Amino acid sequence: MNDTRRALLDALASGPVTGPGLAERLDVSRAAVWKQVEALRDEGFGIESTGDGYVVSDVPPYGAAAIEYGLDAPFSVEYHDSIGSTNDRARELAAEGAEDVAVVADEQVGSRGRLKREWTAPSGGVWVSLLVRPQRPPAHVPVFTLAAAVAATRACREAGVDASIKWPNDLLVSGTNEGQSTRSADAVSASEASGGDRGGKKLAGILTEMEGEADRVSWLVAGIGVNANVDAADLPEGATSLREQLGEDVDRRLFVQRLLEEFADLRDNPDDVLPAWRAHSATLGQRVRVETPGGVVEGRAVDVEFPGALVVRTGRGDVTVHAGDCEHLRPV
Ligand code: BT5
Repeated sequence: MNDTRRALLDALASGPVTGPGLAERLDVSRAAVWKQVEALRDEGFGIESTGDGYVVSDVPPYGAAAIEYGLDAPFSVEYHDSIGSTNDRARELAAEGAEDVAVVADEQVGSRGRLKREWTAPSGGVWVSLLVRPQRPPAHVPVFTLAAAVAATRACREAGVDASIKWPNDLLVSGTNEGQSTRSADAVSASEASGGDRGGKKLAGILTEMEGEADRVSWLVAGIGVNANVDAADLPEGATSLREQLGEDVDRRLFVQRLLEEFADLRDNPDDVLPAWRAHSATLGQRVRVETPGGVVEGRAVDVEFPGALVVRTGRGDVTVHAGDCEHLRPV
């Protein structure tokens, strides 16, 4: 989306503005303003000309301009009805030199989880990839994954769903599958393998990808997938959706706006990330089993440390885990 259109959307969002006022504010001709207003009308915006100037009477439910209208975060939005993977598209944009772009899709047909796992992304979900260029060393990247998890959790909670974070990057809704603790170990691990967990059902996941030099991140893509207005029957076993939890659909436009605003805020205040993550964590205090590249670590999760490592208290002392798949175990 071009800068004029974003400036126009911002101006319209803050009240009636006249054509000449807009032209002056955006430093373009009145004809250019009119053309952009017509383009927004074509995209489904209701824009009325009143005595006080242009007034927005209707905003389309979803899409690039709809998300940018009233958005209090410095992201431009690229929207697709259907795409392979928003992360792949964000990587392409990174190669073209873009930054602060949110690639949003209604449906993904080739989306990815971590370690080349598949991610199911039917129409109705919130599938977003944020392309940013933090002035940070590559070693700090995990804190942005945690920031994305916190931002997504806050957006879910604001929508009325009590999500919490399983280290490092899953959002769970607890209490929805308590029966699991009485099932056989095989059944439990089958469900965990398909995305569920003893502590709850999986509502969202995050895939962070980056490219960097020795001392600085070149680009980072935080891919966030939230099962929003999706039927649980269309998701893998062990998954849940905002629709299933609420019994009704969420306003995805407002949801994505909150997500972007929270992420932008945390990115600017990285010291806030770990305290917020701890406060929203489902993992801390739990018995966990973490499969790491170096072997299995089992014990009680006691803390998360910068930039995103989990501290597990084991029989042999505290072990700091930097990466891996974490399972919540039954309490002994
Ligand atoms: C993740 O991987 O949880 C990261 C998912 C990231 C998806 C986003 S959507 C926007 C962006 N574009 C992309 O292409 N990807 C990102 P992981 O921790 O590896 O979990 C993957 C596992 O979760 C799968 O093996 C399934 O068991 C399960 N799963 C797949 N789709 C799911 C869904 N929609 N909801 C819950 N669980 C799912």
